[in-house]
Amino acid sequence: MSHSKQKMSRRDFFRASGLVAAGAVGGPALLGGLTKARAATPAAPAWESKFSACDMCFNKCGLIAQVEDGVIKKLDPNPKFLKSRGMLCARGNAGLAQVYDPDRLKHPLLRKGERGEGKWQRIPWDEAIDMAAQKMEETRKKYTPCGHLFSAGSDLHSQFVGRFAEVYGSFNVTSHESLCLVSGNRAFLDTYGEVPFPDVLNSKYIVMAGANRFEALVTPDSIDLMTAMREHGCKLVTLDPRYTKTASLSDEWYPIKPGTDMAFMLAVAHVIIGEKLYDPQWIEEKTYGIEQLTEHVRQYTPGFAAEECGIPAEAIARIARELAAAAPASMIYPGRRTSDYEDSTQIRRAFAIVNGLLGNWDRPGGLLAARAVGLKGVPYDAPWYDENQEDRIDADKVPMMFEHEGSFLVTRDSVLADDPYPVRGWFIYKTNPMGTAPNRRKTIEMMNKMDFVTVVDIAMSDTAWYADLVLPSQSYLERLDPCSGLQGSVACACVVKRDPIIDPLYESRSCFDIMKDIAGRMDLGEYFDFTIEEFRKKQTREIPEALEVMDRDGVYYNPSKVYGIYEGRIYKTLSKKIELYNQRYEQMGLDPLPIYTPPTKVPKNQFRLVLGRNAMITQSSTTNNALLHQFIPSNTLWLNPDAALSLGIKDGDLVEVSSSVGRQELRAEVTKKIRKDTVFMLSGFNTLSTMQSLSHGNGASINEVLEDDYDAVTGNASMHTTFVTVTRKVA
Ligand SMILES: Nc1nc2c(c(=O)[nH]1)N[C@H]1C(S)=C(S)[C@@H](COP(=O)(O)OP(=O)(O)OC[C@H]3O[C@@H](n4cnc5c(=O)[nH]c(N)nc54)[C@H](O)[C@@H]3O)O[C@H]1N2
Ligand SMILES: Nc1nc2c(c(=O)[nH]1)N[C@H]1C(S)=C(S)[C@@H](COP(=O)(O)OP(=O)(O)OC[C@H]3O[C@@H](n4cnc5c(=O)[nH]c(N)nc54)[C@H](O)[C@@H]3O)O[C@H]1N2
Ligand code: SF4
Ligand SMILES: [Mo]
Repeated sequence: MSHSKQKMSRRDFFRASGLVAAGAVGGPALLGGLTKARAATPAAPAWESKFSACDMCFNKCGLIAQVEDGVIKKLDPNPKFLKSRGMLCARGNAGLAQVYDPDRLKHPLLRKGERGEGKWQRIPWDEAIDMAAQKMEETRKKYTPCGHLFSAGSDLHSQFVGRFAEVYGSFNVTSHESLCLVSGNRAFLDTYGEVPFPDVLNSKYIVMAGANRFEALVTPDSIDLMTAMREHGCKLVTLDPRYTKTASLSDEWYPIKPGTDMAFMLAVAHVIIGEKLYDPQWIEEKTYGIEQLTEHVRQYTPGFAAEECGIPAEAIARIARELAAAAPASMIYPGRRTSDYEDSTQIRRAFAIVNGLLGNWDRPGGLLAARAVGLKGVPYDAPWYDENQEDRIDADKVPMMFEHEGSFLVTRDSVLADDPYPVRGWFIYKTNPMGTAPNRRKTIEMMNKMDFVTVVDIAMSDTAWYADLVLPSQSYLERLDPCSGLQGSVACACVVKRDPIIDPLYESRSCFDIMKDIAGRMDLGEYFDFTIEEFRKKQTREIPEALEVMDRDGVYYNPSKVYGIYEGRIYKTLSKKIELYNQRYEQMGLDPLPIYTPPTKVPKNQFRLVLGRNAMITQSSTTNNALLHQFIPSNTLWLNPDAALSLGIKDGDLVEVSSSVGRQELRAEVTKKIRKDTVFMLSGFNTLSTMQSLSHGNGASINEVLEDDYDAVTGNASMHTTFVTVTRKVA
């Protein structure tokens, strides 16, 4: 069957049957079904409304699920949830199609054939838990506790994977974060002592570089940005090699040459300092290193940056002056995903430094500090194992890794090389490195190196596809989650929880229950001797009213001061001030001020491949969602018309994209929305797993082509450093 037929048939199936397959467990009549039901019953439906928080991406927007007879009919935004400003995005609405997806994992599955061959045997839960526990015990005996790796994605249950790893004795825990934001976090942490929340709503002037807030949704920033522009006249300047939706709505867009943002920022600093546009009292009182910075940026003139970035020198100088004129209610938007270049930490340090010069820290329209919401940790005493490795497998391979996140890419290389010791077991929860770590072949090699891999997911992701044991997980609308503190600029510092909206479908179980059962089989039961309700009580021990308020409103706010909370407080940096010049970096032999090195020149007849978001897709995990699939059925390669002409490629042609690590085929989309030297494709397509019927074999996998470079300071992936060749295929 051709892919298009396969796709059509599943879509028709959704339309016609209203999820008959899910009917065995109860399913809503999505789309067509809803319309018919409305026509037949004009009265308001007798739906029960239940609060929850969306989990279609990390934002946790507040929602109200409308439920009838144990079936979710609709998901609505929660108007009391200030972080999401009463919004539930397209993906949030499409949560229904995730829960009731006929492709969902239904039972524990044990691999029977070769890895990736897709031969599975259904086994009972008891047997699955016994096996997981027994394999973990074997790995620990044979290779020490650090011989087992634990990976968990963005989720409230991930902390239980961390707890399990710690009591089991392994230091080897990785998360999605070293494929996402750790270099940016590093930069701001090392400048301000903490990671800021931008006060977008009250800002008068925002430079957005390497971020795409109107497609890569971050709440409340995405909504606040629109409000600030429409209602408060905030000016938005976007630097992006692509004409994104954010670029299209900006006052000014510059298709910056990829990898040159640091030159732009240092030139902005050059103008602000050279023309004395900063507040001298602020700089004197709050910052450290203005003399060194002044000396350092002398060389980075707007003229210099113009040559590097392809942005006119006058524009750079004017933007610097305008930023300074609007200060402190102006900012270089800190961004979110910074997994782009090998000097990402230093690039983002340049962003942080300009913000330092604008004096916007802790002030309206600037960068805000995190506020306490009153939620507490639940401590425990982990056992100590003498017979163990000394440190993580990726330790000391990059200078400033985050201890709890590590670096997935450095870990993967270390596992492949047994350097400095073997790792042969892997437990993976709610993260899909096969779909989100660059160089997919290397991840396959890593899976092949393992004695035993257990994956807990809601779907047969590509990572699950290569595992030994696959355990079906509850979705966010079925499980009981611990409380979580959320921050979102001025909008909120709040606490949320998730209660089950419906009974769990099929045999799905929560990660907590799985960890608890495995721990019980391994004499580690005492560390999981509690329920989620008890855990929540401990978390909210200092805000006992919170649980009741969350039952009533779906969210709990602990009012606190928003601005000026650093008055009289010291910054958590070596100088106890905002570090324009970083003292710790100096001690460690790293550049205390960011030094610009031009990016490697794109080789002749090649292109730089960059990635980015679309409002209908979350990383690798929603391309199999039947509702979202209707909006984005496949991916294409964005190619500039001049480049296409020189290659003899026409819009819609089948092209091959190849790098030093892999090749893929997809249709070309010839568009002026991208620079001549750059190409782009969406992520999450062409999954290997045939149990993802809409994304399997559909379009191209960017991970197959992306090379696995990483940031020199943190080990965060750098995913914009791959050069590809594009050739026309004779279709
Ligand atoms: N719809 C949707 N929303 C999401 C997510 C999602 O998957 N889908 N994911 C969430 C997550 S986990 C994250 S981390 C955030 C990510 O949020 P962002 O970091 O804002 O999102 P990206 O799309 O990765 O944005 C990177 C942009 O940088 C551009 N770019 C590439 N190279 C350069 C360069 O050298 N310089 C400059 N100035 N720009 C460059 C790319 O073209 C792209 O538009 O989004 C969050 N929100
Ligand atoms: N090619 C490419 N790579 C990327 C990115 C990209 O845009 N493109 N983005 C980068 C960024 S910013 C990030 S944050 C990371 C994210 O990387 P990942 O953590 O791998 O994120 P997802 O791709 O969303 O994969 C989440 C996995 O969790 C599963 N899942 C979803 N809901 C549930 C649930 O309720 N329970 C369980 N058990 N499983 C569930 C999904 O089926 C999927 O397999 O990827 C990074 N890498
Ligand atoms: S941004 Fe969209 S997908 Fe993400 S949590 Fe909010 S509603 Fe859900
Ligand atoms: Mo991310």
